[in-house]
Amino acid sequence: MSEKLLVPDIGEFEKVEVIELLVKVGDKINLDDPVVTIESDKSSVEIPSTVSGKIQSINVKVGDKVSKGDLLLNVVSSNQESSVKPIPKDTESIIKQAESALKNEKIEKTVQKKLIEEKKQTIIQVTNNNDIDPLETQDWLESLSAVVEKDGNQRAHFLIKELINKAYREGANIPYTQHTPYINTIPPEAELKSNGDQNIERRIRSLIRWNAAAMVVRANKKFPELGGHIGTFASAATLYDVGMNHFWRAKNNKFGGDLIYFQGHSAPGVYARAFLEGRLNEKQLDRFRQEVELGGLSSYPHPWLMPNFWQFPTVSMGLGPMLAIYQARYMKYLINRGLIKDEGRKVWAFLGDGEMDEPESLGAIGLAAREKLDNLIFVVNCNLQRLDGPVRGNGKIIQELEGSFRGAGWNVIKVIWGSYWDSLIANDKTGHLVKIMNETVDGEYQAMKARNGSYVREKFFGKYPETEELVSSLSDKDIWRLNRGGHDPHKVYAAYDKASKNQGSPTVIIAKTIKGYGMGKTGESVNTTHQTKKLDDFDLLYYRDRFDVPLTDEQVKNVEYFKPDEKSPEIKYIKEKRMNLGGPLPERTTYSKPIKAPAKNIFDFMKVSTGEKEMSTTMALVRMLTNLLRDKNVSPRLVPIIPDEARTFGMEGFFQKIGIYAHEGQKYEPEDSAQLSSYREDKSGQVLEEGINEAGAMSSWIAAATSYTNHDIEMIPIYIFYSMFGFQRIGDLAWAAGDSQARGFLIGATAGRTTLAGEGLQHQDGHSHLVASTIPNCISYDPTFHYELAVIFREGLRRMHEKNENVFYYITTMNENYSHPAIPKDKNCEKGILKGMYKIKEFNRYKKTKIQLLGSGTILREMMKAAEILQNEYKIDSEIWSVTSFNELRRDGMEVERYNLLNPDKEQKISFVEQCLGKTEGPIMAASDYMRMNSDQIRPYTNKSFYSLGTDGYGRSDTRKNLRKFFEVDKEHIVAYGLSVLAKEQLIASKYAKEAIKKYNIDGSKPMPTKI
Ligand SMILES: Cc1ncc(C[n+]2csc(CCOP(=O)(O)OP(=O)(O)O)c2C)c(N)n1
Ligand SMILES: [Mg+2]
Repeated sequence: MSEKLLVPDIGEFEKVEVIELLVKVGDKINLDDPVVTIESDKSSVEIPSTVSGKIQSINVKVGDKVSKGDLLLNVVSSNQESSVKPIPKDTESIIKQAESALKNEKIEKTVQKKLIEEKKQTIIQVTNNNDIDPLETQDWLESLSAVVEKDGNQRAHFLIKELINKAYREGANIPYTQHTPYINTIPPEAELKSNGDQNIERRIRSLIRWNAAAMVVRANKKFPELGGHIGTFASAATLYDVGMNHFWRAKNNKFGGDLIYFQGHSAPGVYARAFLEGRLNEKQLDRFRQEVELGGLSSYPHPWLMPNFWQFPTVSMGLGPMLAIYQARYMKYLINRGLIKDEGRKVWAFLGDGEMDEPESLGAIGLAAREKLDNLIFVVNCNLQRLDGPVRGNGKIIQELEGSFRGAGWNVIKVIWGSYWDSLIANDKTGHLVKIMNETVDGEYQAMKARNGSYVREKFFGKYPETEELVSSLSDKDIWRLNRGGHDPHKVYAAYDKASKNQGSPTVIIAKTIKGYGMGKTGESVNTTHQTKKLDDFDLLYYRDRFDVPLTDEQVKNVEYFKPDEKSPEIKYIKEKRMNLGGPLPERTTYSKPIKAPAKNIFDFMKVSTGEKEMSTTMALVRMLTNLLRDKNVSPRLVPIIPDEARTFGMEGFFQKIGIYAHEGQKYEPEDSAQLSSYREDKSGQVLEEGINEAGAMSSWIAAATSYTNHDIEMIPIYIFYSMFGFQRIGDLAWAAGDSQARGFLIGATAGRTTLAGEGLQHQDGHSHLVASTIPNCISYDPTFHYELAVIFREGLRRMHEKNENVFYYITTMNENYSHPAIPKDKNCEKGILKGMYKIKEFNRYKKTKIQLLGSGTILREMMKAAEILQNEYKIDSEIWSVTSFNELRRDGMEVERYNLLNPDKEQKISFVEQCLGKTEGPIMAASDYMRMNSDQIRPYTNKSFYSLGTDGYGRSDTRKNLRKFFEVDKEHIVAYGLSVLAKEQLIASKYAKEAIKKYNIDGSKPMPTKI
């Protein structure tokens, strides 16, 4: 039976051009196979077949314009039934859900009716602290205890919830609280006990503490300028040790490994453990913060500097939490797309309580809950202090964080009190102890730990007679020993165990600790702890005694490291524990296989002229990506990332074609379901549609761009954004990406100060290339024509994903439509495109006066038009150079210059700029749609006179024409400035320039655009 394949609903578009036939008569096609590509002036989309069978005839050809309902093909259907389109699965499940909802509604209606009938006129009074009937309260509490005892916590929780719901329906104003009392979430009887040897673990921990502090002190004794931190790790040692000994599984050939984001300032502790494990030696510890010579230890976690050790750069506060969330999300993405196995791997992130003030730290916690990231565990080390003083002197950071995380939907585990408190809390029959705990603010908690036991007795327990009585049998020493949860390995173990087993939501462990724990009077809990990097003999001796480090006084004074014998129980234990967990941590390894770059001919369509057809480079890019999705090696590895701008960039065709990743699939039938580019969410979707969230999108990009090491699978992330909201907005993340050795593409679309016309000052980017140039391993290009883009992109694929170079690409694309010429025949053209410049055109008719014109991005086209005017109206010859990257040219120039200066006796090298321009005639004039500084970058690498034009100043909304005139980069200004340059160089008379200035109505008295 013959079937007709018609143009489906393509939204608001009509008469859309067919640009590609993907099938021919006689081909066998399957349902959903793409058959034709159509392209509007905004985007190109493939039309999939709605039938399977053999193509009988094709009714359209390339260049035809089609609209909805037009006949594309006739297909002899291979399956009669296929013509009856089955109800899509999603639709079917929606119908089922709707049906069951209807049933439930019926039941609910009857229940509600009953409730109304049963409603009694009881008034529920919320009494807060003023208990009007303590006996009744007692009754309720006893009933609750009985339920907990008989049926467990879950049942009690259910009943309480029901009570609250009931009260709410009866009209009670339920005060909403996100906080639980200031005690541990896990009661002592529910704590799972560690099977570790606590004595030996304590000894190991003490040695790690000592060596970490010694490392910082020794470095600063030698060079006081080096700095470092002791207090941060001192407060976090137990949190790390329990994880290292019992929970964190390393990557090996059987398991992908847990991913740990260590808090940046705790690096000394991580090195100190690696020392005991035999991964680092004393010499290396002595090179802490002295990295210039190979083999030093970086101040903080920096994969760039220690590429076999650190995995995640975290020290710029706030980036760690965000990156960890998106890492966990990306891990689920890879699993749901079937690219890695689900092995129950976890992402752990260690954060400071002060760090939680960064907007980035809390900014993405909603996403973590929404996406049910039960592979994610945050540990917030609440030592109550940041750099200058208390985090929340007048409040309680733990309670505040509990509220934020619980409100966002996280599983919250508070680890506030250590085991010594257990019996006190159990004996707190009147509730006064918990009352004081709730009432005491962090400033007081901090001050108490800076003092002593008698102070705590007076200021804390002394608040109520009941609590004073509670500790009456304890000595001041006993009171001083009452420990905080984060320093108690039992409490920490129980919390980690619970967090690891939690399902359906991310977990945050909020652990209370003491900053500078064990550092004594000069360091423990005092406001200056953070920056303490020197300990005097007295403090060192105290520290040794506090943690029973087996060193003599003499050794302490020499600040010697201590490592027990290889055969000692401690060393055996520490190694065995890591062996059981798969190997050492942190460790950065890479076993991913390269991706073969697609054959050159996949880009051939971009090397021919587009003829009359005009398109933007953004559209050329999307076309190219559509093509790449047909390459079987590359296609599954592409990770398109878009922050709510797919339609801006003409990428909506991707929604249907590869789907938008959504961990729950699509629970609704989209409004536009009948359309070709319908909004399709899918559990195995490929596009990461991040919403209006550049920082999140960049975090996703980093996760995908480092997939080769963290998941051993090479991926090709392509993050497309408004160029103004790129480096300027998320510069610190881009820097972290470089440190992480990210590989992938960043596409700054709608680029150029005058090319994005109407959007105005905050949108028009004239500097992103300069920011990009600050990142050493970021390679950036500003191409003008589609073949340049193709050459650059393929080389990026080859270098990053086939040859595994640790670089990433920043490419700007524009939204101005114009026709694109064929790639020049010159065999050096491709090399030039990649090196940064090549000659695109030459006017050589008069052979008298010449100028070299260098242009990039859309301004190259203004240059080309100006050159024509100069030739036709002023008899000036010119050579026009397309500069694809001033940044790359500068890098080459710098390197060559450096070599030449350092090797004065050797044959001098010639920079690429000089190779291109050295033997040319006439002065150079360069222009781009960026600040002059962009093109000025190459000024030192040529001996010729050099002038530049650019878009310095604030952008503003207007037409492209007016903007280019305003910034003086339009063809008229280029002509006038060109003539002026030639006059200045005494190659022509100045009257020509003067005339041109007049002719083009250029106001010489107009202020610089930077001043307007
Ligand atoms: C973005 C950023 N701003 C400032 C700093 C400087 N800084 C380093 S540590 C620190 C205080 C950290 O306090 P907290 O997060 O509580 O960590 P703690 O050392 O107490 O565990 C500050 C301000 C930084 N590293 N990153
Ligand atoms: Mg802190």
